[in-house]
Amino acid sequence: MKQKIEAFLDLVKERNGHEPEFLQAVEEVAETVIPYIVKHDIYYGKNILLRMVEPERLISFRVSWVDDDGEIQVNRGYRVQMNSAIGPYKGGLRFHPTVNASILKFLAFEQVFKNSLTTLPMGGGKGGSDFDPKGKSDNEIMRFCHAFMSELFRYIGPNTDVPAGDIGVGTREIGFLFGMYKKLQNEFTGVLTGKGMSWGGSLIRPEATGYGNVYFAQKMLETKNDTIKGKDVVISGSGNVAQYAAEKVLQLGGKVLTLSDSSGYIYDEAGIDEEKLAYVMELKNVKRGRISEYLEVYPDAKFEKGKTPWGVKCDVALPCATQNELFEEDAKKLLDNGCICVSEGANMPSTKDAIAAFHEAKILFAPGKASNAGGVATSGLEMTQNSLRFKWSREEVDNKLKDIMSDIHKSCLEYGKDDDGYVDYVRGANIAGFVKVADAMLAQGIV
Ligand code: NDP
Ligand code: 2IT
Repeated sequence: MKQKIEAFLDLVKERNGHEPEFLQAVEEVAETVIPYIVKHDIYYGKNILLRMVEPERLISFRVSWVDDDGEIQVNRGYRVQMNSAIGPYKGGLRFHPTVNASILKFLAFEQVFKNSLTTLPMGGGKGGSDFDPKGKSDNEIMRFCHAFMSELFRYIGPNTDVPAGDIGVGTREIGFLFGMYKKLQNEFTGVLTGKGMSWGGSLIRPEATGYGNVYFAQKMLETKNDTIKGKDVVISGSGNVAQYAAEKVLQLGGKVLTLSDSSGYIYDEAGIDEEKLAYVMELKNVKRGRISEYLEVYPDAKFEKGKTPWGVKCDVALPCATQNELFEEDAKKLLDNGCICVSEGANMPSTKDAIAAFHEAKILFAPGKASNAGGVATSGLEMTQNSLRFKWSREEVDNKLKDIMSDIHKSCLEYGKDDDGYVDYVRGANIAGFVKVADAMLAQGIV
C-alpha cells in the first residue's frame, strides 16, 4: 500500500514539485483515499485521483488599476476551476500578498471534498490575487475589485462558477465585484455568494463558517458525552471565521481566551465576553485596525507580539487564521496542557506532523474540510434562495446549517471509525467527500 501511495505522489510531485501547499493537501488525501480505492473494484484502476488532482482549468490574468496617488499598479489574478462533477465550481476568492498558484490549488482541491461533504450540488474552485488590501482606501479597494472582475466575468456565472469571500474578501469586496459583474453582463443573478442582505445575500452567511465550526466541535464533544459549556477555548485569527466562532462559543457557554492576527495574539484571562467581542468586530471590520489595539480598551489583557496562541492552556482549540499556523511543537503544547478537541476553522491550519500528534494522542480532531464547511454550505443555501427568488429567515438558515454540520459529522463517523472506536475525522472526511465526486465522474465518463 505504501508503495502505491508513494508511486502516486511521485507522479504528482513530478508535475507540481514547486507547489508545496498543493502537495501537502494532496498527500493527506492520497494517504487516506488510496487504501479505500484499492479495496473497492469500482474505483480501482481508473486513475480517478490522478484526474482529481489536475484542475479542469486554471486561469491567470493581469489586473491593472490606478492607486490614489495616480500610480499604475499591476497584480496577478487567478481562478482555479478544479472539479465540476457534482455542480458548478464553487469556492472563495482570497486577496493576500502570499497568494500564488500553489496556495489556490491546495484550496481548490480541499474545496472539492468539502463541497461534496455539504450534501449540496457544488463543484470545487478557488481564486484570488496577490493584491494586499491592508492600508488601501475604500476607493482603491473598489478600483481593484472592478479591475479584477472586468476579466474574471468571462469565466464565471450562476451555473458555471460561483465565487465568494475568503481571506481579505468580505461583504465590501463582494459588493464591488458584484457591481462590475452586473454591469458587464447586464444581469442580476446569484453569481457570487456572501452578498449584502438587501441585494440577494443570505441571512447567517456571514456567521456560517464560525458558527458551523463550533456546531461541529459540539458534535465531536457529544460523542464523549461532553459539551462546549464551561470550556476554555483558544482561537487564532480575528477575521470573519474567528469572530463568529467566538460568538457561538460564548452563546453555548464557553470561555474565549485568545484572538490573533498576523502581528501576534491577545490573551484575556478574564475571557473575551460579548461586549469585548463587539469591540473587536468594530475594530477589525469598520476601523480595520490591529488586534493589539484591544489592550488600549482592555489593558488587563496581554499581547504577545509575533506569536501564535497555542501555548495558552485550554480545553478546545479553534485555529481560524490561515494555513500552516499550527505546528507539531504547538500540538504538543496543546496536548501537554490538556486540550481535548481541535476543530479547524481555517483551511489546512495544522501541519501533517501536528495532525499526527493529535491522532496519536487520540483527541478529537476535525480537519477544515469537514469543520469549516458551514460557510460554503450556507453559500449553497444562498444560491438556492437566489434561484427561487426567495429569502429564508435567520432561524430557517441556521437550522439548515446545523443539520448540514450534523450530516457531515455522520459521514465522518461512517468512513472514519477505527476498530477501537476512535474516529479519524481526516480519513472519514476524505473518503466521504471522495465517494460522491468519484461516483459522478465515473457516471460521466472520461471527460
Ligand atoms: P479574514 O480575512 O476575515 O481574516 C483572516 C484572519 O487571519 C485575520 O485575523 C488575519 O490577520 C489572519 N491571517 C491571515 N493570514 C495570516 C498569516 N499569514 N499569518 C497569521 N495570521 C494570518 O479571513 P477569514 O476569517 O474569512 O478566513 C480565515 C480562514 O478561514 C482562512 O484559512 C480561510 O480560507 C478559511 N475559511 C473561510 C471561510 C469564509 O467563509 N470566510 C470559509 C471556510 C474557510 P491579518 O489581519 O494580520 O492579516
Ligand atoms: O474556504 C471556503 O470554504 C470559503 N472560503 C467559502 C467558499 C464559499 O463559496 O462560500
